[in-house]
Amino acid sequence: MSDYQAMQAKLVAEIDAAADLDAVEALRVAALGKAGSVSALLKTLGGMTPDERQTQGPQIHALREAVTNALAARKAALEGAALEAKLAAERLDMTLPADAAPKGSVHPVSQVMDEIAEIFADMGFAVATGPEIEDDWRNFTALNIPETHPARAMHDTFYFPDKDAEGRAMLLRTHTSPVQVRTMMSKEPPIRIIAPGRVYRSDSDATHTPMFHQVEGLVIDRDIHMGHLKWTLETFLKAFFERDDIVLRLRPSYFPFTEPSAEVDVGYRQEKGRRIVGGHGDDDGHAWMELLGSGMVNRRVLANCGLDPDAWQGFAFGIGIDRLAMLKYGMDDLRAFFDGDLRWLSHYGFGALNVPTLSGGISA
Ligand code: 2NL
Repeated sequence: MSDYQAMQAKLVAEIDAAADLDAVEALRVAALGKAGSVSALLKTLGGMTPDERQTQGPQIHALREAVTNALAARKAALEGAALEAKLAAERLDMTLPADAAPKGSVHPVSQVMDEIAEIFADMGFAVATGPEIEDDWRNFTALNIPETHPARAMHDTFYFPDKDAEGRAMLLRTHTSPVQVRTMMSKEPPIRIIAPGRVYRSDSDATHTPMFHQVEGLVIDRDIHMGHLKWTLETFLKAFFERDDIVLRLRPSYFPFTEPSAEVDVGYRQEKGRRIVGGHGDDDGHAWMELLGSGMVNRRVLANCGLDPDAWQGFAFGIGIDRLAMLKYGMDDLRAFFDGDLRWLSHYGFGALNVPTLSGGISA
C-alpha cells in the first residue's frame, strides 16, 4: 500500500467514525482546510519534476476526492439520522381536535343588504350596481336637481379636482340614483330594480358619517301608480321587520326627482329604551317615525333618461340602510358601524353561514 493509500484509509476511517456533524467539520478542516493535511499534499505538486507529478498527481487527487466523498456521505448520514430521531420524537396525533381558527363575521350592513335583496328578489326586483365615482350629470342634472341646488354645493358633495373626458365634474355619488339613471338609459322598460350601495356626503356628527349606505328602488312600466308604491313598501317592511302589524303613513313632500313625492312614516312604540316598529302611530303609546322618501318618477327625469313620459311612468324610493340596521338590531351609535372595532362586530356581527332566505328565515 502506498503512503497515499494508507493516509486515505486512515482519513476515511476517521470520517466514517465521526460521532456528530461538529466532528465531521473538524475533520474537514484538518484535511481540506487551508493548513490541512490533504491541502499540504496538493501544494507539494508544485515542487515536483514533471515525471513525479505524472505519477503522484493522480494519486493525490484521488485521495482528495475520496476524502471529500467520505465527508459528504458521513454528513448526509448524520443529518438523516437526526431527522429520523426528530420525526420519531415529535409524533403527531392526528386524532387530536384542531386548534380553533379565528372566526370572521358578517357586518350588519352586509347582512341587512342581503336581507333587502332577498325580499325584493321575491317581488321580481333585480339588484343593480354602478360606480361610486360619478359625474354631475348622472348624479344631479338628470335627476332634475338644478345647478343652484344646495346639495350640489362643495359643502355637501365631495368633488374631484378634474373633469372627465366629456367635461363633466366628477364626484363621489351622493345617492345611488345614478345607478337607476344608467339603467333607464340602457334598458327597455319594464324596469324593476333596487340599487344598494355606498354613498358619500361631506357630513360628520353623531348621526351622520361621510360614507353611508342607501338602497333605492325603481319601478317603470306603463301604468304604475302610488298604490303599487305603498303596497311594495308595506310588503317589504313586513318581511324585513318580520311583523304583520306594520302601518305606513304617506305624507306629501318634495323631491326634485319625483312628482308627487311622499315621505313614508312607520308606526312604532318605545320598549325598554328601544324603538319597536309596528302598530298605528296614532294609537296609545305609539308614534310615527320617518323612514324613507319616495314618489312617482318626475316626467323630466324620465325624459332626461330617454324614456317617453307619455308612455312610461313609475315609482322610486330611497332608504338609509345603516338606520334600518340600527332599528332592526337595536344598535344605538351609527359611528360604531365604521370604527372597525372587532369587539363591536363580535357583539353585533352575523354568522357567515346564516344566509337570509325567505324560506329559511330572513333574520340572522
Ligand atoms: C330619501 C329620498 C328618494 C328617490 C330617492 C329616485 C331615483 C330616480 C328617479 C326618481 Cl332615478 N327618484 N330616487 C326618489 C324619492 C326619494 O330618496 O330621503 N332617501 C333617504
